[in-house]
Amino acid sequence: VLLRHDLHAALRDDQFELYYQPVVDAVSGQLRSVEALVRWHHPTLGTVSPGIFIPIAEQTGQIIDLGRWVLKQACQSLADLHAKGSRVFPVAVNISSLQFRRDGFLDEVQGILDETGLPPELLELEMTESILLGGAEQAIEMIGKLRGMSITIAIDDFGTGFSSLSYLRDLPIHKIKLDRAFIQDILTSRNNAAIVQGIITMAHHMDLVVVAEGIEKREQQQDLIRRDCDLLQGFLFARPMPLQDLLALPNPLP
Ligand code: G
Ligand code: G
Ligand code: MN
Ligand code: NA
Repeated sequence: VLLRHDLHAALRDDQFELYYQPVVDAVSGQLRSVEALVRWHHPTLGTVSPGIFIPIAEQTGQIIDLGRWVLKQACQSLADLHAKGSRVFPVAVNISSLQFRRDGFLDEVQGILDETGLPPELLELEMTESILLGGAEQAIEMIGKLRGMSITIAIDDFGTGFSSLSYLRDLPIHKIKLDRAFIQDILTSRNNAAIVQGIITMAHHMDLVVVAEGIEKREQQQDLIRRDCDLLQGFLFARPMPLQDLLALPNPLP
């Protein structure tokens, strides 16, 4: 079993690495941004999935330190590329709601932007609807402040949470990311397709950008283009990969 101790050692001994997965324009395949996804190179277990260790880190509270490391690392890497004059893309970082709701989160973000020199326009934060639990008003105010700092805000795993849709009315976000559960059987389930179409139409009326995740088949891309989805992410285009590999990708992605 993975223990608190292992996570502590992992942070101390630099066992985490960020991978990056492209997000592309649905029609042209042009790279629009990248999502940072943490990987753990465990000394005996090999590479451990964040699907396993993120929930543990949330339970132990170590997500605070890990989350700060991820944010700093993503900003630093992109800022370094930017400084070298390399082509750069906005980087999206996943933020746990524990991290978001903790006092001082806004200062932490501002501090990391200042330290790394990353232009805030190149930073996106992805959060799930669960940030609303335990104080919707406060979450709305904080999102407003992040937006005021020129940071892009996306709601991740959209449609899978248990919040009511009405929060979208007041939350000043830029993007929603359709969970890959909706994409999986978009070609076979009429109900699923109707939900996806409804979300895209609603989002566009609110001037929100829609990203569909988990695109694995060309037919899913074609279907989502027909439904006017803006951006796509998934193994069809590229898997999450080290930063160096990302720089070698063709643009547009086929
Ligand atoms: O990369 P992968 O698909 O295995 O990620 C599994 C889950 O872990 C996803 O829900 C993803 O959002 C989450 N995750 C990956 N990296 C991070 C991170 O840096 N911070 C947080 N909070 N979650 C992450
Ligand atoms: O919860 P979040 O959306 O951050 O999760 C991102 C996770 O989805 C990452 O672990 C990433 O590896 C995974 N992922 C990205 N693209 C695909 C895909 O096309 N298919 C599947 N099954 N998983 C994907
Ligand atoms: Mn995400
Ligand atoms: Na998601």
